[in-house]
Amino acid sequence: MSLADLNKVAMAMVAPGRGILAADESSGTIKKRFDAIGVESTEANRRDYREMLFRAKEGMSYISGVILYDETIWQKAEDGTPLVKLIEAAGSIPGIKVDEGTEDLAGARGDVITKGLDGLSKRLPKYYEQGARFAKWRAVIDPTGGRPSYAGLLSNVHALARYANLCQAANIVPIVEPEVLMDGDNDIEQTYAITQWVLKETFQQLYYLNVELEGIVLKPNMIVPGKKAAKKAGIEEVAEQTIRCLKSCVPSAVPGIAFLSGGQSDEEATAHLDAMNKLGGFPWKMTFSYGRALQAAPQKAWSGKKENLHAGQAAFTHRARMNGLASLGKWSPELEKKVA
Ligand code: 5MM
Repeated sequence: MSLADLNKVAMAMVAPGRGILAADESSGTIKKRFDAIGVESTEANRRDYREMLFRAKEGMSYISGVILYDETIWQKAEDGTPLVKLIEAAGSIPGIKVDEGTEDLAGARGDVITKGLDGLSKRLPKYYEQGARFAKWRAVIDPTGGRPSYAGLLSNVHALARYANLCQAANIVPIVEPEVLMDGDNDIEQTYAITQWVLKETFQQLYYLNVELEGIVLKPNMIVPGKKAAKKAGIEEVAEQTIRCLKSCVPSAVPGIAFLSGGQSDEEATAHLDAMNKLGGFPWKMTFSYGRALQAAPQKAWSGKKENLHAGQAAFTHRARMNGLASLGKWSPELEKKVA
């Protein structure tokens, strides 16, 4: 596959009116989500839940790609159809999370490092064969308590660049996700400063590792104050600061930016994306790659019961539609009341 082909996939991932469903919860995270709705995290329940989403025809029309966890990419629906085929039939692109979570970074007090580079070049062709056309790797940066250290930051973005290079060599578009966490007491200025530092170092490392920017999608956090911050920020302020920060760091060769939701409420995540697209004036497509902000509502509506399948799909369709509109700057709070 040439760079033009990688670029074609990246452009499709950020196509206007569509965005990415992050359904790549690892076993520990999906158990937490299922515990919250009183559902046992068995392989069959995980399959049933994800099958419900991928079969939501209208909802999937707003989804350009789905990030899968290793278990899911090999799983079959109840009728024997591979789940990957359901995604493709919905006109969406299958993707795969290839990082293996985080561990404490020795020597960098309090920072963590993302694992998964060992053996990655051998895993990628297998995922490609299984249908994956993009991948995801998440670096986790805590912006509180004097963190990150330079060693912590550099180790993480260096690993991101090595991952991205391996993906492109395997004809897979890398989603580059350097996440500055939003659950601490950091104010919006602190989020801005740390995110700017992280992004500048990320693009420096992508350059050193010869990653072609036309063949990546960036998945950053928005510039919001942490959940425990004393001072909150309005929708407009978040939109303006996020655009300002990204403009100062992200080259225009990058086709698109697909944000993570990071624990924002469903409506906040939608409103922020919409406000940015209403403001415009940036060179990339801006869309969503939400996990929680797309799935909290369908998980609750479904609650593990077969009879709630349609309610679960309707809740998913509604959030996907709202975010699809936000990716065009065409959302409004009034539309939230009109559930499909
Ligand atoms: C769906 O959550 C993803 C998986 O996290 P774990 O490896 O901890 O299970 C996560 O990487 C996700 O893709 C991004 O962080 C965006 O998700 P949110 O919920 O922040 O939009």
